[in-house]
Amino acid sequence: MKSTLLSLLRTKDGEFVSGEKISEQLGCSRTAVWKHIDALRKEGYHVEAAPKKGYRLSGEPDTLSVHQLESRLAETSFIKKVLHYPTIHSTQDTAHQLASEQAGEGTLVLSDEQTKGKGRLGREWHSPPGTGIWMSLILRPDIEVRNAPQLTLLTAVAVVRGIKQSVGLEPEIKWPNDILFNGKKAAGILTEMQAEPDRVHAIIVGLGLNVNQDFFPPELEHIATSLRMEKGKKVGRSDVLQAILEEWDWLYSLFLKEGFAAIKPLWEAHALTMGREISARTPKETLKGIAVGIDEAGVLLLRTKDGKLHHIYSADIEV
Ligand code: BT5
Repeated sequence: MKSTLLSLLRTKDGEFVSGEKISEQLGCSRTAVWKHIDALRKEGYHVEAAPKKGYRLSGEPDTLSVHQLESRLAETSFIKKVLHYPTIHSTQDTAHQLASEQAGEGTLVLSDEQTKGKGRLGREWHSPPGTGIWMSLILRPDIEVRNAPQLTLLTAVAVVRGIKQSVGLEPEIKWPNDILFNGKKAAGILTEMQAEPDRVHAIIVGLGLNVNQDFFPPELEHIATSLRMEKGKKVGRSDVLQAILEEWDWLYSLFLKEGFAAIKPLWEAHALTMGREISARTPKETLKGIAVGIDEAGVLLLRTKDGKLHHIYSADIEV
């Protein structure tokens, strides 16, 4: 009900919507409409009321509630279910749990704060309350196990394009999972899988995006940034999330139809690393050389001084 009411109020030009129209669309009385409007106001929405004209939405709180997001998604969206927690250990762990309980493709777990947010290889992800987008999405694509990391690259493209769309800023992608502004990290992606050796059951894509932080703890101060710090003003988290999900939606369906080949050029258009001297710390060794590009599967190609071309499947990269 709240989602439908919000999407009705969110008109293109911020016009008034009549109480009659709302009660018709929601199938409830004018008094009930008034009560729902009142409930929205209590959540921080500014809804003006004018006699004969109706209601107008003139301000929204920076929350990421289920109805806030659902009211922004198209009916055809690949997001089928949204779960929101004010605070949680890790959206990734909850999404894993839900996936093993057969939650369907398009289940999105969102949280306002994570107390045990995680990065790759057991690292921590700093997720303070009310400032970021901390989310995990369950996908169930029919792809080969070895191609699962391609979803990290796809998500990075969605994040960059969504940020550009909503905030007008253009970050860069550092292979495989970092979104950076001038070398500082604004977002990280964590792709995990539930699979048998030859069959993917579920892929859980975690995204942590710093949106409205205006400071970081000392250990992150020199390596992290937020959209607010880059833009110089506060940014609406729902606007950014909506834009990212819209980009993600079409990129994912393109990927399912045409494979990673269709995503590769879009990824390359935003990649920071290509053609530059990098050092890649893999679980086995550290390699220094030129990042030549990625191959058709999304694997990083690095040429060392001796002319040898290395295929890097997973690593931490320094530029
Ligand atoms: C990542 O790992 O970049 C993946 C981060 C994924 C986080 C999301 S949030 C929603 C979902 N639920 C979870 O529990 N996780 C996912 P990695 O490449 O390993 O980078 C981790 C490193 O980034 C840390 O060791 C820090 O140096 C740095 N870091 C931690 N928190 C940060 C932050 N908020 N902003 C920028 N850098 C951060």
